[in-house]
Amino acid sequence: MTQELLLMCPLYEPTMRRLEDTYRVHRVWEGADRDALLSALGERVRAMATIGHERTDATLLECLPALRMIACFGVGYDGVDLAAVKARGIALTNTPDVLTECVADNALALILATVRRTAFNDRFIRAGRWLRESAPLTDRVWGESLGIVGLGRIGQAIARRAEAFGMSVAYHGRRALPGASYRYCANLTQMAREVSILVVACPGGEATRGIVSREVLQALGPQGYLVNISRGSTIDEEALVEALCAGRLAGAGLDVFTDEPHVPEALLTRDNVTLQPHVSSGTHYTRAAMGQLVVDNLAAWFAGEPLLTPV
Ligand code: 8YV
Repeated sequence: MTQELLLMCPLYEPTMRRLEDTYRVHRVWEGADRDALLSALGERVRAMATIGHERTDATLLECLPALRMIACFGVGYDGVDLAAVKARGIALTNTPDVLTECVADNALALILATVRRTAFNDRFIRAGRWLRESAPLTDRVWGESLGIVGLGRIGQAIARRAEAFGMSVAYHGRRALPGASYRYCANLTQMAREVSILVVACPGGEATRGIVSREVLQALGPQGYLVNISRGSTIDEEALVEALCAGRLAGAGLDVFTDEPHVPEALLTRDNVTLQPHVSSGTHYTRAAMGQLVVDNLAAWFAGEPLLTPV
């Protein structure tokens, strides 16, 4: 008997095709009446694939009483109500490790592009401005101090790259990481005061909501740069926009936002901001590897075998 699978949102295309080769897949986002589809399938569908920052809350789980497995495409699972999942005995998997290096690459790309004004300079030439004037000088990346919020796998991969750029690295997290050679700062505001570039690499969710507060942004100050490859929720976005517009922050490189795909209007015209549409893991290599983990975790679960990457 072909097993059924709920697909809550679009994933990497080849992964969806592979899932469709194996399961009877219901593409929930394509249906005209989502609620009707969920209530028709709820009593029998046992597994779901989704994206970790999509909302998988208690209300949704209530519509799906037979659900016992959620495979997330992505390392983050901040959209998943963990208490509700646990209470229902639902297995949960994510896709760690395989995306670490590409996400870290993009963090460095944002640091470089923002501080060295790469995108600005590209627009400068396209607008014909080089024919009339010299491009403005920029701050430097090499030799500067970097503060990393969250020295997990991605944070560490960013730190390694930063060291190769001759940057000094400090980090903030709930506790010091045993064996880490970087300077630990228990106080994020204090770290923001001391570094010239702050990069956010911690998980999203309630524990880190607004961790980069108005106060932290103020401490980073008019010479400071902020880069976020984590979740929009980690930053007080309103305070960030205000600071950027008022010159109270030198610049920002942002891959994630509070209300994706909507980006605060005020940022669209700012030359000291580099914007990316949540693409840090968006390489063919990484998306294929993430998809493989989703496929393998689902196969393991249906076969009653140990999950590869349980949360
Ligand atoms: C997205 C991510 O899952 O891994 C994460 O937590 O945010 C990303 O990899 C991916 O972009 C699909 O939306």
